[in-house]
Amino acid sequence: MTLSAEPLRGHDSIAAAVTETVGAAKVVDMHTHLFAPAFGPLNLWGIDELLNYHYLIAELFRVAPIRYGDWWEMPREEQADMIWSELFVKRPPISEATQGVVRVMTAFGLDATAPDLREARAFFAAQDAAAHAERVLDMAGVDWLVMTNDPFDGEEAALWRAGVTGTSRYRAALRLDRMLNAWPEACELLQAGGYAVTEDVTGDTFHEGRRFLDDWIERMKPLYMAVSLPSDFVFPDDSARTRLLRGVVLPTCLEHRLPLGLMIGVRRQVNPNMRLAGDAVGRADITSVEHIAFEYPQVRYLITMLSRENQHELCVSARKFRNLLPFGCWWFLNNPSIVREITQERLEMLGATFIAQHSDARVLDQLLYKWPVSRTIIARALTETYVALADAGRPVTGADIQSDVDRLFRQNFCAWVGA
Ligand code: HDL
Ligand code: ZN
Repeated sequence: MTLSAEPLRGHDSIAAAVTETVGAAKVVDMHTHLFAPAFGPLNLWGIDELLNYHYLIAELFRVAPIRYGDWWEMPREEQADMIWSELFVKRPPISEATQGVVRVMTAFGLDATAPDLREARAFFAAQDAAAHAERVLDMAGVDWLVMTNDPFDGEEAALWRAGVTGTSRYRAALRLDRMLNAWPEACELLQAGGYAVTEDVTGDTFHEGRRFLDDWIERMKPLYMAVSLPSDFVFPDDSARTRLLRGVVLPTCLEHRLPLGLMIGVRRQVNPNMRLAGDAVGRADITSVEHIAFEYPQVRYLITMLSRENQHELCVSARKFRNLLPFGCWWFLNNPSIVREITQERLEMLGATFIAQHSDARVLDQLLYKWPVSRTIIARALTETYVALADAGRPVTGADIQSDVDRLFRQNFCAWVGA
């Protein structure tokens, strides 16, 4: 089907055009935890990493009576074997995360009904990391992606200092969680690195904190800076976080013309026994988002919230502040039923002025389910929208659909970050 200026007649022709256009879109995946192959062990891929995804570990603990301590002492392959047995063999893999692994295996022609992981392990063992990465991005229709880069992570920082960098398909985002959520720890690390900062955020802390960010911006060339914030995030208040935002982070955004990613609504480590799988969600205060958008109107914010209850009010706030660009259906929201609801209300309230989705992938091969599933769901919401427009009396063309799909899956983000 050629997408043209000819009006599309009726639901089925609109649905077909939307499905084709969304399916063929070369997306920009603007938030992931993936690393370019040059980052070595940080580049996670293959069946053992897929099965050790923290989403699946959380689901394993619901069905296997294993003690937390015993689990964390197990070798990775044994952990993967147990997850495969408990979640894929002993019961049908019907959850979003287990279906995702099935989709990945199917994409590579592997038997998702296998009783063990021998075939899958042999397949991945035969792959070259760099070639596999290119192949998976191409199969997933990901033109390029953005990593999550933490200067406070010793292993990652050492790689950057040794000259490892992003690539044209793996761009950087400078992550500020430890600076803004764990200042005492970050303060010690900065002091050890020769930055004259103080725990009470006085003295040269603003100057030295900005020098630290300048150094990492020079090294990483990030497209934006980002931070995940707790559900009880308040701005402004008398906390170190507010002082660091006002004195270090936001001035740096303005000086370097870098957007700031705000990812709000996490309740970290509600069950520390589960480690990365131990985080939960909480409804956050949308007025703090409005305060920071109002106080710094020149800063461009990428904004996503973790609670379903915050989604509608985020659409309202984005209508009030044009420097708020909502993005994605984050983490616990990245399920078909909720992606559909969020996308529909964003289209109704924002038109095509948001970023439809990001994968949040931690394991390279997850792109082969996170993007196909999102494309299908988002296409359904778009189809409903265009059918309503045609019904309202405005003919819809393939060119209309292409222009909005470009906005939603890459152009809104690229324009925001100047990529
Ligand atoms: O803070 C974040 O960027 C979250 O996406 C966390 O990394 C979370 O653990 C995750 O992987 N969600 O999908
Ligand atoms: Zn993430």
